[in-house]
Amino acid sequence: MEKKSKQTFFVTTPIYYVNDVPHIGHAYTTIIADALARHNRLAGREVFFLTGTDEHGQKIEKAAAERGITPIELADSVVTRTQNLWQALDISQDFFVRTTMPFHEKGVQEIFRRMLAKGDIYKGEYKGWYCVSDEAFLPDDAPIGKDGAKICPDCGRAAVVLAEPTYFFRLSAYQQKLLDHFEAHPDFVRPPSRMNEVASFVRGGLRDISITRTTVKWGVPVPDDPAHTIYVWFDALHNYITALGWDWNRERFEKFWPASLHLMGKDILRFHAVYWPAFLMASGFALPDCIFGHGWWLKDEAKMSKSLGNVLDPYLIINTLGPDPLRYFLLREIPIGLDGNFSHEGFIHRVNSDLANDFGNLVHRTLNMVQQYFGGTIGEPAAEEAQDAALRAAFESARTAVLAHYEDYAPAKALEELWAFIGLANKYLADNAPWKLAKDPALRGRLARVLWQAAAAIRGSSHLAAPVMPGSARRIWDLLGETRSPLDVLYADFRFDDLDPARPMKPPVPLFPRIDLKEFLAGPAAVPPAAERPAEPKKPPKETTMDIITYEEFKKLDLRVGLVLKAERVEGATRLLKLQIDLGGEQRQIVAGVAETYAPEDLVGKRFTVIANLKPAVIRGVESQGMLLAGIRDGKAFIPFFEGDIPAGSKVQ
Ligand code: ME8
Repeated sequence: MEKKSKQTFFVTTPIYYVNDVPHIGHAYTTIIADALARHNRLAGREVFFLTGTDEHGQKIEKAAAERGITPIELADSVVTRTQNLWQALDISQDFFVRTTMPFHEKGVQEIFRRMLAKGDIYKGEYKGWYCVSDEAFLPDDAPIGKDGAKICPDCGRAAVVLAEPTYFFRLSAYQQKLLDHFEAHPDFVRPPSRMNEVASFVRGGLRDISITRTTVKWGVPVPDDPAHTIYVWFDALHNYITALGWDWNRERFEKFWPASLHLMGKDILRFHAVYWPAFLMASGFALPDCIFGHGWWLKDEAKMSKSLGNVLDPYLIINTLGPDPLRYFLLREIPIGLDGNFSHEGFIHRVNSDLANDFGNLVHRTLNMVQQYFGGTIGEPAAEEAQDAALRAAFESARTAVLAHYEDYAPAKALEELWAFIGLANKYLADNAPWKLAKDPALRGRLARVLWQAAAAIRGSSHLAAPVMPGSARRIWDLLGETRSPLDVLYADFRFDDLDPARPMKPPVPLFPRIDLKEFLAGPAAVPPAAERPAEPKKPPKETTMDIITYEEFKKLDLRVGLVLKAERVEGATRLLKLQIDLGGEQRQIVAGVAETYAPEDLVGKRFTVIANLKPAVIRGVESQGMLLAGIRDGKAFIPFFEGDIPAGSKVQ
């Protein structure tokens, strides 16, 4: 395949609409792109990973009007939330493009101007049905609904009639050229089933498409004819070249274009596999290597979508468990071409079995024994025996397979292969029973060898898991006494043996605690990340996006100064502390999601604001009788403390 010989890798996600904040479906595409970007960096390629937001068009205009704000105000607030979410999910994009950025608007106008001059764009009259929700023109054979309006075949909503002067793009001129390209590049659209769909759509005949509107004000004006704005898809698709620097960073553009991989859901494959290459051909740009239309995450068998209102908020998971279990689950659970049904039960089952049991236990047991038997430093392992060599050989062959699957955009297979090796490493420990070896001082060298071998297997596995679970891989390498990050060691520079047995290892910390479904759903975190949660846009009042409360309603909150008497960790929960609080003659227990920013001893003697009349909740099996207030950044809590000796129990207002 072409991409294998290339020393650069340019990967894109769709740019997401800003009518609402992203959900697990958007996180999915972005996580796949991130894992592939990280893999390619480790493979030694120079990577450019692009994501961003699609901010123009009727859909955004309408969503902003419903909230009583301007489109750019809506875009700004959703962009902040999107960027916060990507940060919380450890996404390593190189650039975040917004279609309202001046270089993009200018670039789109310039491309439009050139196509017009060349004759690929011409002015005419459009009359037809249009779906505002999908920002798409309906095909001729779209069904007619009860009230006589045509129904959008993709989303099932009633379409509206558009009749206006418009500029057309001469798509019909590209039908044969597209088919020739598909023929010559069978991997242009993946998976193969989608290639067939796209090819048969094109074979069915392409008509010129309208690419401007007079009724939509929120868009890029047509050059020299500002009564028209450019159709949102013509505008949006060109982000892939404007953001790369087409007319403002030529060096970067030359280095990375054409894109190696445009990733997206199958819902927008046609725009990318038909319109986009035709636009590129018209402008004389080379075509991307691969357009990959992945499957959908469904909830209760329906596509998770902002407009259906059945979306899942990724923070429910990230706040309690951090990003890696979600990243792992989404990539491991289904091959990226297929649909998958998202359930919390399925998520917890997978995370408990693969992460807590298989990988977490392997790391925990090994590090525990290194502490117990060697005080942290393995020292001098005895010579390698046949079964040690077999484990190393199994690692090398697993590694070859894992890397090939990542190269083939098949992270689920890569992880499956890697976990098969982790199973072998667990078996190796069980077969060699270090706890038995430890009983005989004469076998100390052998004991050292077995634990070193297991630690080396963990180190290698973490390196291979790093594209998908970067944070956990970093933590595991640190526990193993590695001073480098696995993300800084290229595959080509990795050696199984490069683990120095003379370097001290750290005692284990809980990496992937087991999750209990009921407790998980009861209380994901004692401190809700208010700043990060999407505003509820369901039925917003006209003048503001937030619900206004009266002073009387505010007074219902019993806010008081709490003084911490005792603080300890909640077993099995990396983010939670159990605090005993003096509320002025009354003692309360509070479970708070602050363990990432504070050690228990940091909090004893500290005073902060507590909501004293919040309904008690059970969090991770521990009762919490109130909540403390904290600022949240990147999912971490920062508590504003009271200075001085204000008495515990004092009212806060
Ligand atoms: O279509 N399962 O933006 P959008 C999997 N602005 N992926 C999902 C998903 C689900 N349930 N829901 C959404 C747009 N996605 C345009 C793109 S690009 C030039 C312009 C993901 O906010 C998936 O990648 O509607 C899908 O294609 C994309 O979000 C749609 O995002």
